[in-house]
Amino acid sequence: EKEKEANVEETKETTEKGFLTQPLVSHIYTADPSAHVFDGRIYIYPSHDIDAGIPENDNGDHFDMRDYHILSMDSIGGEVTDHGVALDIKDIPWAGRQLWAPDAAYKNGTYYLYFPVKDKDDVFRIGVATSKSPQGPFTPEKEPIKGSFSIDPAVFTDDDGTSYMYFGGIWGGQLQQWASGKFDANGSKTDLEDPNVPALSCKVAKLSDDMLQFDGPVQDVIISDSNGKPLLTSDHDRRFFEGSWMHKYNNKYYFTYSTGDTHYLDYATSDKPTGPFVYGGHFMNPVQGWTTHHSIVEINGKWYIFYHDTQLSGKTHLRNVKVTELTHNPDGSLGLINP
Ligand code: FUB
Repeated sequence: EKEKEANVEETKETTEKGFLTQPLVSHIYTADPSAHVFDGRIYIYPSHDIDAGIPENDNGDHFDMRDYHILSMDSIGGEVTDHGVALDIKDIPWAGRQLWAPDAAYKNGTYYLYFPVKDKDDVFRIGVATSKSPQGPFTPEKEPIKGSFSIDPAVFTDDDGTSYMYFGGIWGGQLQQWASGKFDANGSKTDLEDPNVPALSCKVAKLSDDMLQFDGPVQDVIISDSNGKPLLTSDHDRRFFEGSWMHKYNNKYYFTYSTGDTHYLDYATSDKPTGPFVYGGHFMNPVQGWTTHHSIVEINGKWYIFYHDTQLSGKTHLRNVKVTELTHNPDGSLGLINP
């Protein structure tokens, strides 16, 4: 009996290990995976990459996605289900183009899908759609979230039930065009264009009780070095670019993000969900492809990172999502992953 149990354990372990770092699906291209455990099942909310035939540029016009498919599995290594189209751009009344990296949340019997898309004036806003089921279909609100801008929403719910949205991305994500508080259509295409000033920060806002709006001001997610000096615009290896995520481990808040043009995933920690944060280091080296985007989730007492690369296509805008293990070291640092 014991031998049989050990064999089952070993098979489970082997299946899981073989599954790690391999594309989760290959029948469609998927990217920017936001993973959550809802009702004991793992749900992944990715972008759905397509080849729209648009030439590659620094503005990210070649990422011209038009719908979302939600993936799920009962365990790491389990069979992955594609639940079909969960939200289509043509059903979002205010949307223009480019459905980028989404996230999801659950509260009081409703699932919320948060998504960035350019409005009809080509300005990125963040919208929300609701469903009674984690796999959708989702019904979008008629307008974007008031006061929202830029890309890559990540929603974190703290132990006290308060939810926060982290969002923003520079370059094609337009964050730098909001530096004055108002959108500047003719503004910088990259960053603040002054190497010696503090880098642009990711943004965070508390969500309202009904999860549909911001409740309170949009704040900066400040990241400083261990001497308390904010990271500078010139610090491309460490400063925030896009693709933020938040997780809590041992009562510490881990803000994680992509450094964009230098292709690292980095982390910074704080005692508060809104910071200020102290820079920690890289925790994932560059993947194949230009973009790097992730989420972190605890599943049955183990921590995992969902991410993407371009293994299947070799093309930067046709990505595939993957999962691997994440290590929290005893000193609170994150183990470095070599994808
Ligand atoms: O998928 C489009 C964009 O690429 C995302 O919004 C960014 O985070 C990057 O992964």
